Amino acid sequence: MNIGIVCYPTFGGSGVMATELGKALAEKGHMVHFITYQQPVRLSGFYTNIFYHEVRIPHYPLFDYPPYETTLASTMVDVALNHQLDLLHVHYAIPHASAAYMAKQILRKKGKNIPVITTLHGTDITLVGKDKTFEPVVTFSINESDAITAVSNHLQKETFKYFNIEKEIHVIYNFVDIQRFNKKPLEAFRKAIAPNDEKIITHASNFRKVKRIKDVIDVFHLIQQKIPAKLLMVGDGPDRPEAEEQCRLLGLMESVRFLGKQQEIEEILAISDLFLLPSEYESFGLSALEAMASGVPVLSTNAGGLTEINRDGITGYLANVGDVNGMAKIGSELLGNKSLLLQMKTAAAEHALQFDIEKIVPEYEALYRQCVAK
Ligand code: GMT
Repeated sequence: MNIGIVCYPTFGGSGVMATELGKALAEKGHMVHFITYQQPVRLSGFYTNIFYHEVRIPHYPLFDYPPYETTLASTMVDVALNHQLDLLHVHYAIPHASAAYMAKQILRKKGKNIPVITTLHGTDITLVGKDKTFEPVVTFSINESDAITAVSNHLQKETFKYFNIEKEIHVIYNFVDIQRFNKKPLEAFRKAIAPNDEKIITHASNFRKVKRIKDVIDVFHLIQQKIPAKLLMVGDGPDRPEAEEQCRLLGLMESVRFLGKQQEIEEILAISDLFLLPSEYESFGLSALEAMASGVPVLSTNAGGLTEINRDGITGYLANVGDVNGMAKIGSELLGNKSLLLQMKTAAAEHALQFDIEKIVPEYEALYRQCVAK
């Protein structure tokens, strides 16, 4: 099939998922066309079946706001016609689903019918979508999609609860490439981070409010009073300066490393003992799944779809949002119990197999086939 993928090209989970999906589809012989405003971060190097089309927004002094959605729709039309696309798969409802609707109508006038598949990733529904200024367009463009998918049962339910959706929403979970994350730890790297054999705790996100970065530092602060530990903070975003200040005030700068945005997250996870994800909400929690695939137990909240992937007491622990003391207590107990830690590491890696790329990508292909055949 010739598949057009529209996504945010950034480090966010939706862009990562969309890019990994495109790469997997290309490997299976499909022609994949990414349509984004920047080269997706997980798309480096040359792939025979992958094409990248940049959405170029002309800057006229006339416009206070560059008309991104219009340019995106026009690029979708251009790519669909010139590369004989069979379908458009858009990730994140805003503004991709509405731009796809526009592109679909233009293509129809030109005699080409193209199905649009919209994947809902989370904040497009739970944070941004519910906003009254977006809701009518979000509801309309989701309903106009030929197929809708959500990344967890929880997100599916939330979407039905807050929007008047008249169609089925298929749940297709986030996935992980087990081969990539199943890495042996680099001992020299581990030694450089934890020279005295401290436990290594890792957090990775885009440091937005929803991730509760302050809780990450507070939980770590309490854990390292009981267990010698280091914290690796992977990623970047608006709450990073505050987090660094919090570490300075708590005297933690020696034990916490802010690594910024990292491409080789699997190398970092391979040397980690525990992954912390105290989010206010996660529709799924892709970073937790990547940790589990690397054999790292996850200490997360029980918010949103996290309960669908992190099995309490088996692959890690679930806690209430904001329960810093509770998280610190179970975190230190786990890190101080060698055999339990080993058992959880194994269970996390085993559980991640359920979300292997080889199992999930065929679910998208089956949906594509259904839409194209209609
Ligand atoms: O978590 C983020 O801030 C990034 C966000 C995004 O939209 O790119 O991630 C969302 O989509 C991921 C992929 O489907 C999910 O694994 C994340 O849980 C979800 N984030 C939230 O719901 C907060």
